[in-house]
Amino acid sequence: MNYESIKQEDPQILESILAEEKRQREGIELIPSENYTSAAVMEACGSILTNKYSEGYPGKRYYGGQENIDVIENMAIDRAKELFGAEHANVQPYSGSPANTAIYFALLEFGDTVMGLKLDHGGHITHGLPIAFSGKAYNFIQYGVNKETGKIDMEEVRRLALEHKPKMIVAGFTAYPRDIEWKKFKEIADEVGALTMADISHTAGLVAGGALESPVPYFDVVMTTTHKTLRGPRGAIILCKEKHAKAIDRAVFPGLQGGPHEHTIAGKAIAFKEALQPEFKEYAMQVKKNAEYLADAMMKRGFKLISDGTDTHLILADLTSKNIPGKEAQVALDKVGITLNKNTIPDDPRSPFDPSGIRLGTPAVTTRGMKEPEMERIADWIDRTIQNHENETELLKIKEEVKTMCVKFPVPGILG
Ligand code: DSN
Repeated sequence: MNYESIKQEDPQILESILAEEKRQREGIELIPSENYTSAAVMEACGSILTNKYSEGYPGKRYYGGQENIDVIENMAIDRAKELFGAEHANVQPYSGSPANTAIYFALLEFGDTVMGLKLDHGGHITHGLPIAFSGKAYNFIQYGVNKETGKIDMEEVRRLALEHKPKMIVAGFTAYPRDIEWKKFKEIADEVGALTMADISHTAGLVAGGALESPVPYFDVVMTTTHKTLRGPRGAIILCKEKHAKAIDRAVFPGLQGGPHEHTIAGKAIAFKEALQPEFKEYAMQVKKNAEYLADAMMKRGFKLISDGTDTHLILADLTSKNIPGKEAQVALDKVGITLNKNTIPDDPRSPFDPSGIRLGTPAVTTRGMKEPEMERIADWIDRTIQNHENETELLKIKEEVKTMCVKFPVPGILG
């Protein structure tokens, strides 16, 4: 990126941007919800489109001067529909949490019974966490994973659905390594007359690239953020059946949001075009292959993985047997330039601020072009870092090795 204007106007901010560029270029990004968006997406997000207000929808706005904005938003809508085979798309949600809230606002009454995955079993705060808006505004019944398999217990989902007769069943995750059985969820929902809502924020890129099955044909509503495996700008979209289109659109605007961020919507449109290209399929397949390889390489080094592997881009490791809590592991890995996040494991005896596990994934490293040989090296560095987490000399040595490899794999938008 060219930062000439920031250089002139605000060198203090530029200093931190450049330091962050260096961190992103010289380190390994394993946070499974992060990725590198393209230079084209970043140009759109940094464009003059940020100057424009456009409350309403294409053709029905509350401000003048919409002739270009409508073209952009319509392109984003059409491409989102084509990419996911959806009947209707709303591209205005600012991010995942407001998008999920808009869906509930559109299709539920306050106090309605809803089912969602427990946070410490891999769900999201918007899937019914008792202290969050979702958990306070609706009567969420939480399902979880099976203790032995680490996989969502579909028998429990069915039992709870029959017992509580929810108005909606939410499926999707932020920290669950396995694919979701969309058809089974749909069958259970049909049995009790519930609406189905899928949150595919983590896996949308894999769904779009054909590496995972899509819930779009079966589910009433599907929400995804656009910046994770989908590799677009920070934001979200809602896809739904035509029969819910009006309710969803009214819930997003004017129900919850004011003016849409059209610079981000242009970025979303570009990302959808990129995801429609054949190369994106290769990327999606490789994300999954890399995650499978990395999971195996970690298990060979004695790591205990929740569900003993992954079907997706995401790996959840229980570090109890490695005698290091997740937080300490995250700090040590930060020191060598490997970024991931501490994470609770199902029924974690420790607190969310200092949990037993770590969560990692392969979207960002795959975008940089890393493949199986690099996954082997990454598994080795993670293992060595954890074994030597109090040995500063060894950590510095690993940091140099990480940097030497990383600079060979360019980050989109960062000049080497
Ligand atoms: N913060 C996202 C994640 O890291 O999974 C979910 O909202």
